[in-house]
Amino acid sequence: MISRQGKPNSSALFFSTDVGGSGTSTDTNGNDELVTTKLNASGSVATLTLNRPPVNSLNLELNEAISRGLRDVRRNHPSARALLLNSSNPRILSAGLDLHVLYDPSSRESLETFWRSFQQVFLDLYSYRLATVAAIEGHAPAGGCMLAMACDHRVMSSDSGTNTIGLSETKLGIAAPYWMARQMVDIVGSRRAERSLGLGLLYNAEEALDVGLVDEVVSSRSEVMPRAVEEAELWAGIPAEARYVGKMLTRGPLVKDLESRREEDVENFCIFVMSDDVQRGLGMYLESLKKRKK
Ligand code: CO8
Repeated sequence: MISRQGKPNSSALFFSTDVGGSGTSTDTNGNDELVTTKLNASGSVATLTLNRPPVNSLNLELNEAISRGLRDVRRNHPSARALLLNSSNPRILSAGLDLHVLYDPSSRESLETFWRSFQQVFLDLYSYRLATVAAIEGHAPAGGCMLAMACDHRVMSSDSGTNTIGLSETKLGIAAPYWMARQMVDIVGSRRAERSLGLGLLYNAEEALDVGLVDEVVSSRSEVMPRAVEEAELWAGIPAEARYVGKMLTRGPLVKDLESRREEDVENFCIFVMSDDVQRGLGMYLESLKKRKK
């Protein structure tokens, strides 16, 4: 692989997923309704904001918008060296997968397409060429936690609430895919990940810091973005190619593994989600979410 400057691209040794291609967009920043992207004044940090009210639950459209937004940042903001991931809703980064997609699906094909789009978000963000910082002002359960874990650095607010971040899906009767579990193991270590996954634990900010799931905690939501920007500027100042090669030294094997097993993973997901037990559990959980509001 030859880079734009005509030099051999050392990253090609480690990395085959590249989101630098073209995508569709609705304005010059590459914004659509579900995701907005913008560049900060210094020109080195871009922000990708999730915007699917009420809770940024991940459906096909949001997944595709995230992948498109990541591509758009690289295409429209070539000066950007770091990316902040945040939410337009300060109370919730993302509530994880849209459970309405999983419950009583219209067809197996729709589930397959959805899961491929979620895999793609993981691959795109986890191996993103820019440094990434998650600004976690609020809840980030399950798939929301995946988004945060896929970033290089996580800043969380201590007023984000209780039971806020973690791979909680076990409690819903669904199991995280192996690649999300691996993210957790890599970040908090095997024993802690085992307990966390087994019990479907959700942590508040201090607990998340204590187990190593987030890198730092600030005392209020309003401090999250300023601190995340500061951290992003730090990463942006590191020589980009070397930083990226370093990133892929640790992340490349999982990326390659999932890329080579994507269809097997889709198959496992569909069989699991379409089973009677899981469907029953999802139905009950969705009901409980509704009742909680009353
Ligand atoms: N999917 C769909 N709808 C949701 C979801 C969701 N994940 N979360 C919330 N909603 C809906 C609620 O039902 C409610 O809908 P409505 O207004 O129609 O009644 C609306 O969003 C607002 O929700 P709340 O009133 O609960 O909002 P709060 O601000 O009070 O609370 C929370 C926000 C804390 C995020 C809360 O909504 C919550 O806990 N949601 C559930 C989060 C969750 O359990 N997510 C797990 C998703 S599963 C997943 O990501 C698994 C990944 C791996 C899958 C592997 C499969 C094999």
